[in-house]
Amino acid sequence: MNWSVEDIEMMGHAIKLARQGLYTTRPNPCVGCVVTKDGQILGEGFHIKAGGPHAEVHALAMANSDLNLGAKGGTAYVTLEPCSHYGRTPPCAEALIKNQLARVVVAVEDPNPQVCGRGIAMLRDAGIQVDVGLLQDEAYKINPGFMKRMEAGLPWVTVKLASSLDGKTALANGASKWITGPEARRDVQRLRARHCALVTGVETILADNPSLNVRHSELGSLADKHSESDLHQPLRVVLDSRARVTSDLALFAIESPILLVSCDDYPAIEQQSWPSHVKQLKLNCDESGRVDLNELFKYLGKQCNSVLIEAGATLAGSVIAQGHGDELVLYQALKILGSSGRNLITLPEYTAMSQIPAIKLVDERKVGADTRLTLDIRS
Ligand code: AOF
Ligand code: ZN
Repeated sequence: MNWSVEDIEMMGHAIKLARQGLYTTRPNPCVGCVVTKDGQILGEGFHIKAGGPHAEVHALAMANSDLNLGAKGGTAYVTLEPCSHYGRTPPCAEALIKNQLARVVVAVEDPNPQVCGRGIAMLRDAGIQVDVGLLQDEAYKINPGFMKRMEAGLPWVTVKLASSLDGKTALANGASKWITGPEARRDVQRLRARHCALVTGVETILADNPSLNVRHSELGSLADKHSESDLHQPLRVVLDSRARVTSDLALFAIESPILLVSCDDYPAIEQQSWPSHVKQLKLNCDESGRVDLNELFKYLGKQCNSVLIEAGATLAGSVIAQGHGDELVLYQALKILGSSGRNLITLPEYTAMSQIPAIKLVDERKVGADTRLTLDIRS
């Protein structure tokens, strides 16, 4: 397909709109839509919140407002195939047909089994010209978690780590406050706000006593765009195979959901003493008593597009070594902690360079005095 400059510009604009939903749409995907006629934008919109109107509905409403001429005979640019099903909202394909669009340009097909080509077929059956694949890669990348969960039933897994220049996460005695600066720590808050669940290990909980929540006051400019109630608190998942956590830890003082995961052969922690925001899950464990990560991610894939691992070297290492990690976000500080400091990631011994994990640089930028590397670690 030979796309016109106008097509590319309009879809580029729809992609920018879609990204505005990054912190609010889950578990739905981020989607943007632009409605044009004779080269003019008549309507635009994006999906803001699951349960609310889809991107197309916002864009059509604007195109049909008193100020505008109506969408009839126009072109709609949508970053994701218009839906064909009655979910929490009616099908967008139907809305586009009713509004008598002449052409619909779709960046990428919706892998949701409820849609999966049916939206495009509905539009074509109604005589609308549908062109698919414009800026497909960019549109796919807006929703890596939604795409992976729909295609594989698994969440996108981001591993977050922070280290010194010499790859250490703490001094030998465990002191680590603070290796990275305040800007990087605010950036981590934004990272948390984008993920459906945070996974950590009991060792981290016992050593650092973190709250693991999103703190609106620490979100910087993001807090101006979204009120506290617009943002989701991630599900806090603690891998605690031998049930060692106690209810006096800081984590429990915040009333957002917590999932305590222990081994199925280990007695449950006295259930009555937990408040209602705490749930327990039993999973298989391996010979060394570690929770089976395959089972964990399959479980989380039922509800989550994306999971952030904020853990110590052992859990982060297991996630990477077992091939569950998709992305590594590494904050690197201009500090040297020395050779007795704690290591970044525990990995098995490699004996050939061909065995080491494959890593591709996605993004590199300064965050305050620190550097943030975003790395593709999919094997
Ligand atoms: C679209 N445009 O803006 C979005 C779509 O529960 P519902 O009714 O909101 O449906 C959610 C599903 O709809 C979601 O899983 C995905 O397949 C599709 N999302 N589709 O045409 C949109 N957000
Ligand atoms: Zn829809």
